[in-house]
Amino acid sequence: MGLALLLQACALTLATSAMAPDLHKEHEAMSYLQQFGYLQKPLETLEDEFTKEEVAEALRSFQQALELPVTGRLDAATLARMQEPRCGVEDPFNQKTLKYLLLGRWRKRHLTYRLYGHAPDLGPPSATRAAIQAAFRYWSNVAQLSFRELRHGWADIRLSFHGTAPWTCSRPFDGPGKVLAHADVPEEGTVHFDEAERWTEGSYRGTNLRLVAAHEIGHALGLGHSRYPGALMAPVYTGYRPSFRLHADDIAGIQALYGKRTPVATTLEPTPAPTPALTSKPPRPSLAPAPVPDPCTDDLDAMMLGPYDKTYAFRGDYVWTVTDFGANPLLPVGALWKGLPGRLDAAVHSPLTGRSYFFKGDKVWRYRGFQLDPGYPKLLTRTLTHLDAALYWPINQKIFLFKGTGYWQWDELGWSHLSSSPRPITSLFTGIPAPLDAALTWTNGHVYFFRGTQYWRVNGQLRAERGYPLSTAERWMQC
Ligand SMILES: [Ca+2]
Ligand SMILES: [Ca+2]
Ligand SMILES: [Zn+2]
Ligand SMILES: [Zn+2]
Repeated sequence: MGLALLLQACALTLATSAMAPDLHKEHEAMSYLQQFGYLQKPLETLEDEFTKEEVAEALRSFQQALELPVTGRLDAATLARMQEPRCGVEDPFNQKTLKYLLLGRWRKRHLTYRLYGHAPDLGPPSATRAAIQAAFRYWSNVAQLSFRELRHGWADIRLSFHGTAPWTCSRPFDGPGKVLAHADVPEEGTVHFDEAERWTEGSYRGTNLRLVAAHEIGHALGLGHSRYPGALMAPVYTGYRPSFRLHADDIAGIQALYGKRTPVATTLEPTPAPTPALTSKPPRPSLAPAPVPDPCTDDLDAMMLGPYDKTYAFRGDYVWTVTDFGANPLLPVGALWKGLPGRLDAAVHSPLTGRSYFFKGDKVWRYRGFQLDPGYPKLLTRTLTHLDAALYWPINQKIFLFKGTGYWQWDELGWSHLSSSPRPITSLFTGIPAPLDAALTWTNGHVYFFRGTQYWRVNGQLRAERGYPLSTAERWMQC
């Protein structure tokens, strides 16, 4: 059944009850195409119906954008994509090229922002602020932009939550699902989130506030929608991605507006990990020089994902990053994290708060980026000293601490009772060794445990997967 039939049926109001569900869907599709800018009537026209060809053209353009078969007909696949949660901003894609689309530009590069309200499902207001801060950072990491949060007064970019009430915004939201958020182009600075969504962080459930905020901030900075489905600026929300990175199209777009970020650009953020340079001279250890570990033969002290989504391996007084191509050159631990000793027990980075925790003996060090937080190191309670390993668990956003055959779950924001006795590792995970050397949740969302020269990966049922353990040296370090 084509849309032409729908239009006739509507005009004549002849819909029978048997046809109602299909008509309802077609009606929804028509409003979708109009709401998101695929079907537009010039204001001066008196006609309120679209021709068959106009509708087919609109459908073709939507199908092309979403990489569907371009049929110009309202098939099931097309309808299904129209049900997906998405951004409320229209889709006037760049028609000439596949490149990013620019909608406007701020005349300054140092911008302020202010957050009004917070997402209750995320926990305390600080969690919402951390998500928003992380969202801005995607852009300031690649372009000559800096963002400063204001707690009072008028800010350039203002982020808030509202619902369906017409007096809150000229474009009220639609309840749970469908439209998630919208924003205005420069130099307006409005970013709105639908308060009916279940905003989350570190979880596949709900809608990830950080990613949606980063997308909307992209609009607020002047970017339109991208035709690359993998881009942050793609109009449809594609779900939580634990190790999200900007697409090349996102980066090219923001740099076209504000220029590439250069190393001399002043910023309030910690600088990313310096690329290990062969010319850099490691500081002389105060005591007898410790032997330089060999990533191909030595066990690990700790493994950690982040900051900046890098995989860090620790052994003795040294740390190195691990990529698809194996181990990078080794650096003294203190050369990256000033004040941090070597021979660590455990290390973990929390995407929730952006903090990295390092455990050694009876102390914990907490860093933001590569900067030690004031008041650290702190003493650990006696039960928690001499840990084996630690990891961040995206499912419940908690940090797991391992010692011997036991583990604790620690809520960074909720101050859970850590003095209580540990639970047996076997009550949660099956088929993994104890005690552990190291553990981490990696960019693919899988949890990995390390011991000796081997590692284990666990599946969704928290069982060691078939075919494991495998060799850490071969698979991770590419020896
Ligand atoms: Ca909604
Ligand atoms: Ca360890
Ligand atoms: Zn958008
Ligand atoms: Zn709004």
